[in-house]
Amino acid sequence: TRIELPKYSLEMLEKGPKAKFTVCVEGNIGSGKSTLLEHFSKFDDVEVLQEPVEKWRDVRGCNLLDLMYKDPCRWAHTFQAYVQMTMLELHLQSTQAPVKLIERSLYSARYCFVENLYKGGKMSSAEYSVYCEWYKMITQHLNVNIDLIVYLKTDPKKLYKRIKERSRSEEQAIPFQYLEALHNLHEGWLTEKKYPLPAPVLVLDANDNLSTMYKKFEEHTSDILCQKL
Ligand code: TTP
Repeated sequence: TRIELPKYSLEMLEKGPKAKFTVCVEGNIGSGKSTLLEHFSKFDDVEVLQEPVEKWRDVRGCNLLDLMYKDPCRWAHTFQAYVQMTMLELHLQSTQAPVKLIERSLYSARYCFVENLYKGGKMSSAEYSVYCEWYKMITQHLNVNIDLIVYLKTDPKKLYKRIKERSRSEEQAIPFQYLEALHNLHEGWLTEKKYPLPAPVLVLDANDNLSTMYKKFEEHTSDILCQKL
């Protein structure tokens, strides 16, 4: 089997896709990023790019997400290398609508997930260094511009419950401490500014039930879409 790669022009690689108002939705596992994306996909002027989780679950028949959860010491680096590639595809993807809404970014993979795996001893120094060098090369030379980050801030206890309820098979063994560590890293990056922030951050409390969350999305429509509609 051959993997068909999208065709990028040199210009697109250097300058990025056609200028758009690019919004990334961030937040811990189960915080409701897909719900926000689905809500905004109803606007004609918004193009939504969902996170490629399905690709991570099936790389030429391999479920990398599952391998990573079952044996992180062996697979975390391979998995995160693939996440980085697929996230870069989203950043570089040209869209037609004035607003491009992306689930996650290269940045949360780097400053939350990879940092957590390295600090937790699941990635060796050598693997971490290779990953970081790739990250540096990409972010220095390619246009991965973001205009706004929407952070769905959620209590990890709530997330633990939601993850059990949605029962994505690979995630069933995630311990509470893993979610707590990821929560602290999201906070460190997005509210305490411990790592470089590529754009301003709009924080939304995402602990509420679905109907309240939909109301919040409505209230913040102009903030999120920068009154482009
Ligand atoms: P999320 O990106 O958090 O997506 P989600 O489906 O949980 O989002 P939501 O419920 O808010 O709509 O994570 C998807 C899975 O991939 C999850 O098991 C965590 C894992 N993951 C990593 O292990 N490393 C990464 O760098 C990323 C981005 C995700």
